[in-house]
Parts: sequence; structure tokens; C-alpha cells
Amino acid sequence: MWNEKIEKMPRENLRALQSERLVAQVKRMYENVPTFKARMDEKGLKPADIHGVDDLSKLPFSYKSDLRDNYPYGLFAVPMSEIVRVHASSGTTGKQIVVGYTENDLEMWAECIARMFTAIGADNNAFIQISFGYGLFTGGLGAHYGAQKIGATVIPTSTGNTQRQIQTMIDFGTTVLCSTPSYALYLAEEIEAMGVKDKLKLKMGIFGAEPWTDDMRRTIEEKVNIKAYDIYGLSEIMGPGVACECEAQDGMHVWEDMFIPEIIDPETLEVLPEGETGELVFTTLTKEGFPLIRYRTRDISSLYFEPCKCGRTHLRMRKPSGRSDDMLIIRGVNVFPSQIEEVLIKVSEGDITPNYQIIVDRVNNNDTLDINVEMSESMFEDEIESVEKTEKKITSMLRSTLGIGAKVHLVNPKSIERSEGKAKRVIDKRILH
Ligand code: DLL
Repeated sequence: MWNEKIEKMPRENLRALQSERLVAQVKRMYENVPTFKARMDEKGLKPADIHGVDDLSKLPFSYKSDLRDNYPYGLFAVPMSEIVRVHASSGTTGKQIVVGYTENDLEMWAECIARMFTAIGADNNAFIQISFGYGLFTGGLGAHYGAQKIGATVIPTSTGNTQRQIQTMIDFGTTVLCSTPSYALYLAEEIEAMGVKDKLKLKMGIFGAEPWTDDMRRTIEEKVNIKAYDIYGLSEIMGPGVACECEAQDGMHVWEDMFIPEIIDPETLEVLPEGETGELVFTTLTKEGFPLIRYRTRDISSLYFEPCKCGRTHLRMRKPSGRSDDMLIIRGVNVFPSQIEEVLIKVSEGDITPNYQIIVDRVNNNDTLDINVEMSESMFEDEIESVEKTEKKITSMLRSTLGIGAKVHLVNPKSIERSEGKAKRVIDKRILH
């Protein structure tokens, strides 16, 4: 165990630690984050009213829209001179959401990841290949510093170039692979096709950043003969490592000394009892740069406190089974339909109509994104070249907004099925299995 004292801390002590940290954080945020102060004032609450975890449900929620409204740095609780790193993720609009970390925040993040690697049996003899994207996405750098902290040999390949990823795995002796589960499946199939499974030293994989099922886990495990573990996180709360599986592969431990999870009913906002399914809400306890209270993740999951075989006392969350908003995760990238709509609005009305459909599918374990847009009558009568030119223009606008490629098809006027109720804009054909 990486930090036995904390990871096996009796639950009463853990709760006392949470209470102490929560009280301090509420006070600090009240003094430094105007949006939080305004929400507290609206409820007639003062920091002195919060004595510990029992008072958590009195506190106001926070939302993704808060990040948008305070873009880029308005929710940070320390001066920018103390922020040493920023990361970003998709917002519901063209603007990204931005998160910031102090030196200590990065240290705590590496601590979470170090606990995770140790929990699945990796140590300083491991060769950890990080095939999460490096950059503004939290996956690459997030996993990187934790792998380094346990003294492993880090192989920072980032995403893409599948053949080279596999060659690197063989030549450098990779024992642990970190990637999205869909990319892991793709790599596994390529490894099978290349007939190089026997040349690998791979023992385990840590996969996350998108939903996946136990069936998908089994398929990956069988194809490349490894153990596959789940890791969960979100940029707003920290990045990867908010929760992760241990060797028991039975739910993800949430590091409760740093985060308090709750499950709420997304309609009534009531806190639900242990085991019930609802929306996950997180409160950070140690974050300095960008702390959050009761952040509504929109992820659907449940929590349970039963002791785990591994001896860790921190509660576990079930694999998120979906979302309570319309965010899609395509090739590990968060995409909101509203971002696509914003791009289409920018295209000349003479060229396209407001009728469009977003089709997401999974072909050879790779997510595909197709966007059908009805062209205008005048474009319909135009030369094929000008249709292709418009398709190319929209494709490139979408790439720069979403950060991933999409296939754009200008389709004939009135060819997209009309609906009598709400338009069905998104067709997600992916069946997770
Ligand atoms: O995806 C952080 C991450 C990186 C997690 C690498 C794990 C591994 P965001 O880009 O902000 O951060 O996306 C966060 O992704 O709210 C979930 O909807 C989804 N998600 C993340 N991990 C899992 C998982 C990173 N293990 C959003 N299972 C979250 C299901 C997941 N969904």
C-alpha cells in the first residue's frame, strides 16, 4: 500500500479528518471566491454555520456553468502567482472550461495516482506506458506524475500512431498500459492481428475517461492476457485518480481524505442513501487553486461502504452508467451537441438549413462521429464542388472547436426525418459491450 495510514484509516477518523478539512475550505472559499460567497449569502449561511460533514447538505451546489460564467480564472481561490499549471476540458459552449493547480495540488494529485498504481500491484520495477493524451487534457500529465512518484519507468507515448505504440510496448518492455478502454481494445485487436502477443511483457492496464462495461473488460483481458482496471476522474475535481479500482476489481475507491462524494436525485436534489443510484456530487477537501463544493458531475453512479477485500477503508463507487445531461464522450473527448450547433450557426444560412443530426457509432472499436446537415435549396442546385467545399469548411471548423475529427455530410433538403416532438438530434448507436 502506498500510504497505509491513510488508505486503511478507520472510518470514524476519516470522517473527522473530512470535517476538519471541510470547515477550513468553506472559510477559505468564502473569503476568496465571490461566486461561492454570493451563493452562501443567498442561503443566509456563514462559514461558522458549517461544523463538519453533517452540515454538508446545507451547502450550495456548484455547476459546470459556473466555470463557463467565470472563464477562465474567476473561481480560483489563490492569486495566479500560486497557480503552476492549468488544464482544460470541453464546456457546453465553444469555450473550454479551465482548471488550475498549485504546487501542492499537483503533489496531492500525484499522491492519488501513486495510491492507484500501488493498489493494482505496480511498483518501481514497472514500465508504465501512458497512452492518454498529453496537453490540456488531464489524462496524460495526471497519470505521468503519479507513475513517476512510485519510481516506475514512465514511457510517455501520448495518443495515436498505433503501430508505434505497439512497437514501443515490445521494445521498451511495457508492463502497465494507461489509455481509454476503447483505445485499449483497438490496440488489443492490432496486437492480435500482428501476432505479437507473445512478445509483450504487459501485465495490466488502467483504463478510464469514458464509460465501459465488465464485458469490455473481459474482452481486453482475454485478448492481451492482462488484468484491466478502471480509473475515474474529471477535470473539475482534479483529473484522473479521484477514484480507482484495487486488485479486487470490485468498484472504485474514492480517496475520501481528499474528496467527499454524495449521490443525489437529479430531480429533487435530495441526498440518496447508500447503494442507491443517482447523480454523483463531489466536494474537494485539499484543493487550493480551484476548490469546489458539492459539484454536480452529471455522472450516474452509486456508492457503498462495505469493507473491501483489499483492506482499504475508503468507500467505493460503481462504474458510472451514464450521464444526466447530453454530454457525449467520443474517443475519450467530451463533446456537447450544443458545441456542434454553435459551429453550424456560424455557417452561412444560404448554404445550410438548421436541420442536422449527429450520429455516433463504434466501428472496429473506434468511435465515429458523422454529422448530417441539410443543405439549402440554393446549394442543392449548385455545383458538387461548392457542396464539397462547404463540407470541408464545416469539418475544419468542427475540428478546431471539438478537438476531434468528424465526417460532415451535406444531405438533400428535407431528407432528415422530422419529429413531432423534440427533434432527435443525436443518434448514439454505440452499444457498450
Ligand atoms: O476524463 C479524466 C480522466 C482521464 C479520467 C483519464 C480517467 C482517466 P474529463 O475530460 O474532464 O476528465 O472528463 C470527465 O469523463 O465526468 C465522466 O463522464 C467520464 N469518465 C471519466 N472516467 C470514467 C470512467 C477525464 N472510468 C468525464 N468511467 C466524467 C466512465 C468516465 N466515465
